Amino acid sequence: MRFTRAIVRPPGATFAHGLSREPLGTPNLELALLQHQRYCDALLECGLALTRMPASDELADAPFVEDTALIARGRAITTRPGAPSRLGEVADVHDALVARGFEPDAIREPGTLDAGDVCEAGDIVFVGVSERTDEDGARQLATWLRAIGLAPRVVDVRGERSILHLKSGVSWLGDGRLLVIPELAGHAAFADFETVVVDASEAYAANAVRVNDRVLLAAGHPLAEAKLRDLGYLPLVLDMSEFAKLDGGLSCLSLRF
Ligand code: CIR
Repeated sequence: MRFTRAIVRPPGATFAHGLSREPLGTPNLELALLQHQRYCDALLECGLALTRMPASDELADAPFVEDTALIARGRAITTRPGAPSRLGEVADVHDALVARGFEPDAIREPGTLDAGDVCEAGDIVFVGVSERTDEDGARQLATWLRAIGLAPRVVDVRGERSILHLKSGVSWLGDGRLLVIPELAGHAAFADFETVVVDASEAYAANAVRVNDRVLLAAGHPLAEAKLRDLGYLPLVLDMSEFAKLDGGLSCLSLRF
């Protein structure tokens, strides 16, 4: 599938106060803005047109726009993020989707779902149950996906303490392939896919994004980069240091469709 557009949202003044599980230090806003700009440039290079939502100075985690909505088969659904501090992001993304002509459905209370737990792999869509997405949220999304002709597969990753979201540990590369962390390599849900396993020392690289002819890959992961090149992919390497400090990966900075 080819993407033509993406929605992005740059960091606002309070970005450094975003949620973080990892003691990787406080993000630097100037550098985060620069890295975000380079990320946007990379999407443009992949042929996408961008909708840039205005930065929010109240919603620190708003740049991780992927978590708040999902677009598939021309339909959109807004989520109900599992972190209470992120619930306020949904109204803004709803409005951005409406402005682009969508009539979004919604994940309803009491279910919670972060779309960072949703990994589309062709007609199959993996839906993670995680510390953010609960079983009700996953069930609601599965029903929505079936209604638009996709085949959801729920993957419980609550035991994988190293990852925040399913997609922190698995990415679809296209061509029947998934890029995965070692802990998820043998998971039954992925049995009919070829798994490309990142080295344990490069786990963050498993959150890559196939965008048309390129694969966005986080900088500093030479083993993963070499592996992708050997398979014929063209990695587009991006520095993500400031977003990684808030547990954010490449996929979460855009909503692609
Ligand atoms: C959070 O904890 O919600 C944000 N600081 C990071 C969200 C990252 N989202 C993603 O990887 N899909």
